Amino acid sequence: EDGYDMWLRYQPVANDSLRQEYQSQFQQVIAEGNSQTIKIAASELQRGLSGLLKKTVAQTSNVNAMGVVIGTPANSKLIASLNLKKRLASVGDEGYLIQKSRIGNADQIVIAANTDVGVLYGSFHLLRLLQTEQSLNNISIASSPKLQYRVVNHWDNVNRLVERGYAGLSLWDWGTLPELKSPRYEDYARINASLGINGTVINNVNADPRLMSDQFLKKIATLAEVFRPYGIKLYLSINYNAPRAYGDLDTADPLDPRVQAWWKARAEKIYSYIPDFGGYLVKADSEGQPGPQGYGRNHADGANMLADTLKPFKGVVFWRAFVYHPDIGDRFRGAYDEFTPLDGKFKENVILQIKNGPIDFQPREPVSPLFGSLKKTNMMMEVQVTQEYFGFATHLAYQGPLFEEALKTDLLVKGKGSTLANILSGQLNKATNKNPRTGMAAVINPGTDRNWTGHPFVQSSWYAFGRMAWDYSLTSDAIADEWLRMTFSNQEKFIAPIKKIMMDSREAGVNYRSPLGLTHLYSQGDHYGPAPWTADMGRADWNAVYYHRAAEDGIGFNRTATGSNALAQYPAELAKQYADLNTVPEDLMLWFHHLPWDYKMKSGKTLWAELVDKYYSGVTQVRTMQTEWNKMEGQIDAERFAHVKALLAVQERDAVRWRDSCVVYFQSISKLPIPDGYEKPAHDLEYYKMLARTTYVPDPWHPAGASRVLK
Ligand code: BDP
Repeated sequence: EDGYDMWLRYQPVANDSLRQEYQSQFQQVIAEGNSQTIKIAASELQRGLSGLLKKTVAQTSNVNAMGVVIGTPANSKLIASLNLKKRLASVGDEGYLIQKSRIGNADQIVIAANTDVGVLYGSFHLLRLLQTEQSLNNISIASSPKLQYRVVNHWDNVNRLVERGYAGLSLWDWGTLPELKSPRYEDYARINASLGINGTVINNVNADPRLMSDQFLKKIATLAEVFRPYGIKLYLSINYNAPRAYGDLDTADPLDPRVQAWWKARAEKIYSYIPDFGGYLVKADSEGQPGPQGYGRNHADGANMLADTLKPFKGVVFWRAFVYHPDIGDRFRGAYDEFTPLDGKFKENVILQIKNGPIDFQPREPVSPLFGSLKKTNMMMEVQVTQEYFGFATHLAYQGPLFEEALKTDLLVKGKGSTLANILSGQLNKATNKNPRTGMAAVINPGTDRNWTGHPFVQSSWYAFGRMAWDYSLTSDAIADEWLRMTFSNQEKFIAPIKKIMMDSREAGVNYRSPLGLTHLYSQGDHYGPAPWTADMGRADWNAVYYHRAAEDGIGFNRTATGSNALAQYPAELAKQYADLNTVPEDLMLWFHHLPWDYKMKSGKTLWAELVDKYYSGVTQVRTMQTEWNKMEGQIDAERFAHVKALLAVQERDAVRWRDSCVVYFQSISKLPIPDGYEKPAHDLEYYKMLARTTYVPDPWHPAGASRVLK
């Protein structure tokens, strides 16, 4: 197997008695309704059941045999006859019911929804139950999404290079669209729909304005057409200076009526190609991208102008809060300082898209304080599935635990229970923002690699994102379980150890890179290997030393009142907890405090000894992952087994380099010995610095720049 089928493999159910039970229930599929979506749902069920049950399951209209009946009260007489009105009312537009009902002379499994796409989601759910070998006795499920906008973001460029992608070229083949509809477009839509993802932003946030031209819109409309029956809306990242880029105007000032007219006309053009176009994602005044500030206006002016032009078509603006300027002293403060004063100023069809943490998708970050300060603004959280800071497509690093940690963080805005999940759902601010638009976005990396994501386990983070966007109360553990069963095997002797690998993998990645709240020790630009000594970049906040502040007197970034005071951005109770050395979680400690090397940790070790220990335990964790994986030979297909095995060897090599580079470098500052009992780094600091200059980086963007002589 090459991983192309992701978690939708539909291999025969291995448990014989269960398979027989399923076989007697699922003799056929009855689907009333003629929409493309219903047809897709019916053929997915047919395909899935035929594979899982090892027999052909046909579509019929014979109500006297047992099977599955799908539809909505509007398009199916059978569903309408079941009087599900009340229960259906509770699941909304995208939800569904799955239950056993007697129809005519037979017991049927019924999938009912208010809309066709709800039926499709329910069909994937039913198949998932079989794929994970669940009993269907007394089945009665009512499910609906907890968040409205469940959106994937692609950082794909027109030249088909994917920023931070690592899995081949962009899926969108601009040279052959619109004539050629690659079958991958539909397979891609199906993968997303199986999770309930309902939107895709197809291009890079560092946006190329050409995508809004007639030439490209024709191509893009074809993609939208493929995605539509799967319930997926298409969105575009836009460049704020587009009116200038097209040579039409010499300004992009959002308050200039000519600019407003330009965007209005452009919206009309886009909707003439794509009547259900979702809207724009905007990276403005961030990392060199243009924005309203260039014209003396603020983010609200900028976002609202666009929102007005999309409003007549029901489009929305996802406005990113990823901003930081070189002169603010502490990059951590950027988003909060710029956006908090604008709370309440955004139009109702603007949603602020806020990265989970205040810096940038680091292996561990505290949550962004902006989530706690906004009360009247629509917010969605942006996370990263592609492993920009987690070893690209060569390291195993399941992101479920990171997403879960963020969602469950209690910001203590209004006492206990003010979790990020409750903020994202709109619950917490419902008095001040009555009808919020809610959501979650993830930067994903699928490309032309056969298995879509490069590392087979990056698939699991895509999966976790989709499942949590639907239901943020799911645990990363339960999701890993599901994913493994669907993607590899239901055998306990495989599931238990490999789930443990997955659940440990994120923490391992933290430990061998940046434990105890260290952050951003990467080689600049590529973000792959270690370069904690970096100090010569033009901008202060592009240097690793800016983040760790290691000096003779200790290590860590003081963000308390005696430092940058970024802690004051958190709700008072949480700020208090993080400011106090007795209550700040140790794994976030150096995010907020600069502490002496001999500071006593809870373990009784000094900070220095604990730091060293964490680095070593990260490598040990990776070695355990390797040993456990290697025991799985023969339990799964040879191809994926060998692939992951080889990648774990790369990861082990990289983890050792991370550990040794960081330990040797910090030792050059702390001047303290590596405690006994740890294998000593094999080389001196100069050697590790040399590696950072000369080692190949597995990313087409940074393979061997002029500064990198490959030796
Ligand atoms: C950083 C990436 C950069 C992105 C930026 C963003 O290094 O490539 O353009 O985030 O999110 O993580 O806009």
